[in-house]
Amino acid sequence: MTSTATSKPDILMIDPMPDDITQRLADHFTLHRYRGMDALGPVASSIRGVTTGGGAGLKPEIMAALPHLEIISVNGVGTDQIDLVEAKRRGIRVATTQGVLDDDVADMAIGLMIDVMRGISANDRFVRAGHWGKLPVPNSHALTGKKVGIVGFGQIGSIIAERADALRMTVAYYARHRKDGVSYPYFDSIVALADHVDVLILAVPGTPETRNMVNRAVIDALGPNGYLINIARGSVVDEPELVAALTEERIAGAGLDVFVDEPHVPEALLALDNVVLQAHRGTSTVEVRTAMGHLVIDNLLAQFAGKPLLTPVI
Ligand code: 8YV
Repeated sequence: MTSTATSKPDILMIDPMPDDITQRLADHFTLHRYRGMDALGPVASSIRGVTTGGGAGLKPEIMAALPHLEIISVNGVGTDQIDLVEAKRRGIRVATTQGVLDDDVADMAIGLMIDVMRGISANDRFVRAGHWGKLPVPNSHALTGKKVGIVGFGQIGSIIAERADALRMTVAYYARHRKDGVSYPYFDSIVALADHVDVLILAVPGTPETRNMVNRAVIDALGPNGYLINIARGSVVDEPELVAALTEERIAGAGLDVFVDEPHVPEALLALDNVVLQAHRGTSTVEVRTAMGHLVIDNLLAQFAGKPLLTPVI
């Protein structure tokens, strides 16, 4: 699509959005889908807004190619793939979809935990392979009474805690600081938390500070009966160390929604029954993606109407 003689602002869409959201975007804006730098060239100077996912972000070379960019409206909460310092320097606003996706991401964490501990996906493969009645099936592990350690106690972390409570698990957490009004035991060391719990759930943003936060020491502290659940960012985990620990059964299992180099998943994980893999699906429900999409659009509309953004980051 190219700009016509309308007053609709030009928007570049990096990540696809649901059809109804794309339609609403096209109702309000002149919409350009990103199809590589060459295709971007002729329209680059007309672009005033970008929509993108938290995982995709905005590559520095694309940002640099858009001289009139005013706003990046992220369809997610992660801004780790956007150069916020450069955006701020250029006066480019950044908004996310904070506040509408926390429950569903927390559900994914709990779902992965139940799946890997109870062996649901592994048993599904067993049944489909026709092994039932022919081969023995190992027993899985109970959740009730087990200890869950939540790393990062923001919105998503606190909802995971509520859900783990409902499963009659015991919750403790690690964060940079003890949270006011939170009565769960606080650990100021992630190694100490990993040592204390049966399941470690990662719910921190992907930042330089959290990069490789789950390293060999944390994995060893979690130990051969411990499970790791990651719905945060792949960068939070030293992935080769995790793959080695899972392969050598130095931890019991993992539920992983995110990876270092998506959509690449380490080959060794594909053969392991003690791992449940997802394709970064934490927010991928019709309900939440719809709410996220409308918030992305509402932030763009606010920007171009000269109004305050609904959910700004900068
Ligand atoms: C989305 C995410 O799946 O919120 C985030 O930062 O990574 C996910 O919720 C992603 O933004 C896809 O659009």
